[in-house]
Amino acid sequence: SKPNVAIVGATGVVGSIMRNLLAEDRDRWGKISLLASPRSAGKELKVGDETIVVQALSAEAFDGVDIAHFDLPDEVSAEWVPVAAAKGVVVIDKSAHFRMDPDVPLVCPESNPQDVSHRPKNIIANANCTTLALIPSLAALNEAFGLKEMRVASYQAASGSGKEGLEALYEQAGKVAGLTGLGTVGHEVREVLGEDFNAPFGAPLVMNVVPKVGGWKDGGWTSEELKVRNESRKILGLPDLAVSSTCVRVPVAIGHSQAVNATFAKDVTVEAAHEVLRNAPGVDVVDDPENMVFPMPIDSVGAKGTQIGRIRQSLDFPRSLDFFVVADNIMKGAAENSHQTAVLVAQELAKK
Ligand code: 11C
Repeated sequence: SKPNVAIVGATGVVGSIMRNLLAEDRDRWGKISLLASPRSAGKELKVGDETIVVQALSAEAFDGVDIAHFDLPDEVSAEWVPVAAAKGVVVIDKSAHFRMDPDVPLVCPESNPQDVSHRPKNIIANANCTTLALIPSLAALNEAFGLKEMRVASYQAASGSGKEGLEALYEQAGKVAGLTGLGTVGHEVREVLGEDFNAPFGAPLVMNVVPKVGGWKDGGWTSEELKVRNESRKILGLPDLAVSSTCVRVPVAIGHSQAVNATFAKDVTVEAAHEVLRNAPGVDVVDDPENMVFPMPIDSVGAKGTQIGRIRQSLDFPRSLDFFVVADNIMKGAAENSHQTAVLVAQELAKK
């Protein structure tokens, strides 16, 4: 029989894309339940043509559910994921809480699909949206050339901070629309926005970039920078991969971009990399720079998978490539990866 699926956190930005993805292959799934905080209980939401009433998150709400997609804040997932898992539900959790637990597989289906089957806690973690934008390309390049090191700078969209981040960016953009100053424009932006507009990024985002994503950690690193390193190592199965990352918030609505310098064990050329990437799942090679064809966040919105372009042989490093990757942080960065993982689980359950 077809697995019954729940979306937990159904009313959020990611929840709405999850609903669309389930509607796209509706035949694969049994009953669909939508769960959210008690505040949203009773609300009616669409999954394709179906109207489904949102239920408050409770242990009973997981009765009969086979697979649950969780998209909740870390501390709420920490509490509720084990509740669902204890009831026999296979949980695919998008929070950071369980990702580095050795008994929880961290899965990107383009890299380690086999790991869905080893889930002693009934929990599978979904990686951070920045990490997920990198993995399909890195997995393919690693298989061909042996990935040794990478240096990454990110350009992350406001929607990485959810609805609140997206709304803050648009509100700030509205405030500065009339400004025309030249030399003093930076100061004017601060004056027009005032302290109120430091939330949720800690500084104004419009006409600015903010080199801080996530919370502060030891040594001046941010949680996001450590996630890119630790999650990439775990998903790629490369515990010693050398990674350095700087994560930056930019005034973009949707689409996380990253400039990457990657070093390999074998010699690598742009042609060989193109060949490998053209055949890689979840990778769209968008690389005709002379015609202004390269990945950009505005073109990534709503697209599945990841895009890669500007692939260059590093001038002074014969075993290194420089390239630019982009992915819709809500699609491949969250909902799509969770949905792909659920499809793998459903295929496994069908065999039982
Ligand atoms: C951001 N990547 O853009 C973050 C949001 O670990 O899933 C997602 C945080 C996470 O702000």
